[in-house]
Amino acid sequence: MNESPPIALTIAGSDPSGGAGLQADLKTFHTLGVYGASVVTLLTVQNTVGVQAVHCLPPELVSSQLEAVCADLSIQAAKTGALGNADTIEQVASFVGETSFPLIVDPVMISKHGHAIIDDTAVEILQRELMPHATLVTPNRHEAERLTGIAIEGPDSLDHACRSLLDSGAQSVLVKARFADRMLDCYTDHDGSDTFETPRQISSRTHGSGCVLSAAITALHASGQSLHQSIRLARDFVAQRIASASDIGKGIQPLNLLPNGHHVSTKPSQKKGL
Ligand code: PXL
Repeated sequence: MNESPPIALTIAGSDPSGGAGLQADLKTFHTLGVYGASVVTLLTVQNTVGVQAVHCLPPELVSSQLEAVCADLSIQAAKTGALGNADTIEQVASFVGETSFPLIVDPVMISKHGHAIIDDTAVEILQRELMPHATLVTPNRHEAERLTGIAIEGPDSLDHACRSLLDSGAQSVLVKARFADRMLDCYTDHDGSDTFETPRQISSRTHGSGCVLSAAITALHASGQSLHQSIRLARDFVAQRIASASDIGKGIQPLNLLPNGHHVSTKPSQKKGL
């Protein structure tokens, strides 16, 4: 019998265009050699051009999916993405509070197009109920500002925001920020902090990049890498997959999430001399 792959779970919303949300998470898990399970929290109506609607599933339906999946599969790591309303977040928080797998919380609040995916009460509940169960929280600059009330204007305020997020009970925090042409991600845990710096990539092919980063961290951690090494490798993965993305959709285009980074051509190969 074949050895079983690691299993990762995403608890997230659906992006029918396939570039963000649970679709991006599952593709990322698959590409990184991890079996993916997904609990759906909400449906968006969207494509690469924009989000037209967000419909939350009934919270009980989210809980029963969680119970079914976790009663059966041995989850090595999980992540949350868009969770929708306060009731769903409460249900997810009380469920994960009883589990022991590492949990990466991506506090998704708005889409790349600026569409709100979560309301103010839900943000409060996320911070109060879910963050204390997080092994790692991965807000971008905007999300970190909203969670902390700190204006992040440079490396010092970034560091300050990271520390303030740790006070919400998460074991560690990765705030993703960009200042001028530098991507500066600040990692903080109770032992100290570290910055990951890379030059900014100018690309419009970034739809779902936050989802892919947190999914890649989850997959790599599920595969046995340390959290720190998972973050390092996941950042490289995202950079490579933005750089190799192709022309899909008319708006903010998705990353390249194909296994091995390429598709298998079905065009007949050209024979020399014909
Ligand atoms: O990229 C954040 C995100 C996560 N999950 C869903 C989304 C989006 C952004 O649009 O739609 C379902």
